[in-house]
Amino acid sequence: MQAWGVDPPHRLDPAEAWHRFQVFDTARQRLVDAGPAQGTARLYVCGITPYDATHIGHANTYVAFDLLNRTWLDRGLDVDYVQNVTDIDDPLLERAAATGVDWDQLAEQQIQLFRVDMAALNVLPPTHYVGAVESMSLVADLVVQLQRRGAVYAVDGSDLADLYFANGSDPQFGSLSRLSQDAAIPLFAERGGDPERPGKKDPLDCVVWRLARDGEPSWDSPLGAGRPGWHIECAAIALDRLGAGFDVQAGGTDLIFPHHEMCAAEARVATAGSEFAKAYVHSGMVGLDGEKMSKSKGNLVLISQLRDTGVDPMAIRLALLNHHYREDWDWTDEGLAAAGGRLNRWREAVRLDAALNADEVITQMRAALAGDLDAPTALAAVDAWAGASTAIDGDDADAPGLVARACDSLLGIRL
Ligand code: 5CA
Ligand code: ZN
Repeated sequence: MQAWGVDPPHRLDPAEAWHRFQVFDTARQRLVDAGPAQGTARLYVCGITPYDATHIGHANTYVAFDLLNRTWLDRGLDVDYVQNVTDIDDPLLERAAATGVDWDQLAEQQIQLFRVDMAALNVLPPTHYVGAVESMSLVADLVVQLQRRGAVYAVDGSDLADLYFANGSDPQFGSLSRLSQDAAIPLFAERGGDPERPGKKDPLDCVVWRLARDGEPSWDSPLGAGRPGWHIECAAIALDRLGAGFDVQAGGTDLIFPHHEMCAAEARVATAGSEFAKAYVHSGMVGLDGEKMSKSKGNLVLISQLRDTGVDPMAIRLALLNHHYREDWDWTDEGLAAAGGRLNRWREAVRLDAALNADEVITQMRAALAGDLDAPTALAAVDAWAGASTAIDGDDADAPGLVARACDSLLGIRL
């Protein structure tokens, strides 16, 4: 499907020496090199389930991985970036039924709002933006492949033999989240799984093809009419568009288990043991008043609402970047106000006729991002340059423009 439009970043002059670019890999629990040294980096970021508007938590996740994308681009790499849209799944059907809207119209409205929000936040679009609905045959093909490897079985409900993936067919199942069965079962239930369903081989096995029910949308396939389970959707889209062994699989920490664990397991079995992604990178959860912000809880601060009240999207972006992407934190009005103040100070500095030389601040921003996308340190470097430039009579006439370009290119902050 169509993504959204954002001007590509201005390329800065390459650095004389690059810092090693590392990110934290959830699977290995340590910093690892991010992407290749040259050529094309391959990124998959899990996209929205479009049943409600983009909130600050989603925005934080997409801005976090936008920094990853921008850092690769700055280093001269091409980036093959895939993002999905879960445009058919239970939460979408439930919300559509509750509000009396057609599920596909609800999805289209919310996807469109997401596009506008992402463009306002200066998030670079993925190179492939792919919906589940347009990927039905890919998903069915992947389920067939898994069937051939003996990794799929039918669970007979009343009269519906839904197809399940057998986790036991992947020797590495559990290696990403490293949860005990006791810890995994309630999380699985909370995040769309059905550990209690009778007839499953393992409570954590997940549905890969759900047969058609009355009143639910379904798609014809060699598996029977039905619709995909959630995890197989991302496994199928990522394998098709990027191939196994792509560089980074990304999303919020709430996707580590079951979603990314299951995607990786399904993909490993389908590809005879090839690793799905080289690294799994997760952003922290943003909350409100001590609780995770979530569509299901309804405690949301929406990007579109903030925009409607005249908040500058660049202030929202700066408020997000003030937290390291792996931090869990609470959104506050004070944080937004502080970001607005910072934006004004930066704007004032880049409008000076002359300022302090830009080399050092750009080097510091690049070094901060290369060290696990440390945006707060990059922001502090710009603060120091802006503060000193406004206080002292700098004599470098190129510096204001260069720093403005670096803020746009590296941080996605348009001044
Ligand atoms: N469609 C699936 C992924 S395939 C999905 O999880 N959709 S979502 O709309 O629920 O979430 C979209 C992204 O936002 C995910 O990466 C999720 O981890 C992230 N996210 C959701 N809530 C928060 C939050 N409160 N803070 C930070 N990130 C969040
Ligand atoms: Zn996903």
